Amino acid sequence: MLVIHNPDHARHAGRHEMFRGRLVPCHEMPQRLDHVLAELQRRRFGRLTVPQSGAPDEAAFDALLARVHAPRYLRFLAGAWDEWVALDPANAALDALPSVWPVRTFRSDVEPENFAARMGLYSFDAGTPLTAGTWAAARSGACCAVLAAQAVAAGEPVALALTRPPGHHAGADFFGGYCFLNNAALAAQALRDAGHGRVAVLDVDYHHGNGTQSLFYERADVFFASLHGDPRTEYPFYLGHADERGAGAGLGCNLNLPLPRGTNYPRWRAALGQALQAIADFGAQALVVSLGVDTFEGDPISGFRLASADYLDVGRALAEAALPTVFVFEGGYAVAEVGVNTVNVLEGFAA
Ligand code: OKP
Ligand code: ZN
Repeated sequence: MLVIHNPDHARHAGRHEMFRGRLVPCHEMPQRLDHVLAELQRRRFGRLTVPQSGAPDEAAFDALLARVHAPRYLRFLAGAWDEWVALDPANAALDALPSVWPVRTFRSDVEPENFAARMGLYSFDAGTPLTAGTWAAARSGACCAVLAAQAVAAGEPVALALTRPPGHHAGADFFGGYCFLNNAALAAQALRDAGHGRVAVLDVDYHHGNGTQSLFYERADVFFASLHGDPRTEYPFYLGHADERGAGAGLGCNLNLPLPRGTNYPRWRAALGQALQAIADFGAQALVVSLGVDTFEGDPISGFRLASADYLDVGRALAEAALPTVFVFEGGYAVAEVGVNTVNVLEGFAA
């Protein structure tokens, strides 16, 4: 299996996220990806590559970024760290976190000059620190996702974009949930651009992929299906309910399967079967999998009960869709097990 990994991922290394009134160490850390790489090497699984310089074409890549994300959001992300340090040189030793947000009845059409105000305009939580290397890491990661999609469009049966920070919570113009650029959405759009008429995104991360859903909600060419913790109790709380079925031309092209905390593998697997059936009924010609393994029973911030061996079966089930497939790495915070669980999915898929 082709594996395109983000050589710049560790440049995004947040120190703290806001949790219950205090700053706690970030769950989303560079070691997560290092464990997946180590497990790939240990099992001699996958053809590891990194993006070659000049690929994909810079101008074409920036144009794709600007079709999925709002240009003013991209400009903000690209310059945010320098602005943060310009406020006070001492900020260089701190992460930037938002603390004020425009909720309902506030305006979002006027971009404030104040940096904190723009941090809030372009985000939805205080758990997603912006650091010196965030933009570089996120941009390279998006590049990996696009390259993986282009390789699959060119005939590779399957590819993995092995990157962090993750992407599925990021929307057209906001970051949050540890995500800045929506890697899975970029991969799906790249597949569309390469001629796959109908693309499905299947999100198996514990958390609802609110960013991906919102990006494709009114589109009939990209189907979004997600299995996740019920937003009544689970992050990201404000999206991911079963009655969200798409809108306009996209009505019927969105499927949410929220599951209660404590869901075990048989129940989760039944929901996966439902999602795969819907993707087949849609007539998808290619599949993007937002591959979070925070459904693991030992995950510190999640509530499902999948065991490591279950991930082999997950991979087998995904392969039965018999579609050209791009895996995009998302969550999974049981750091010591994230490698085994991720590679189990890939091995089950390949077998
Ligand atoms: C990212 B992904 C808020 C803490 C909430 C955020 C969880 C993000 C999960 N202060 N935790 O879907 O794995
Ligand atoms: Zn997650």
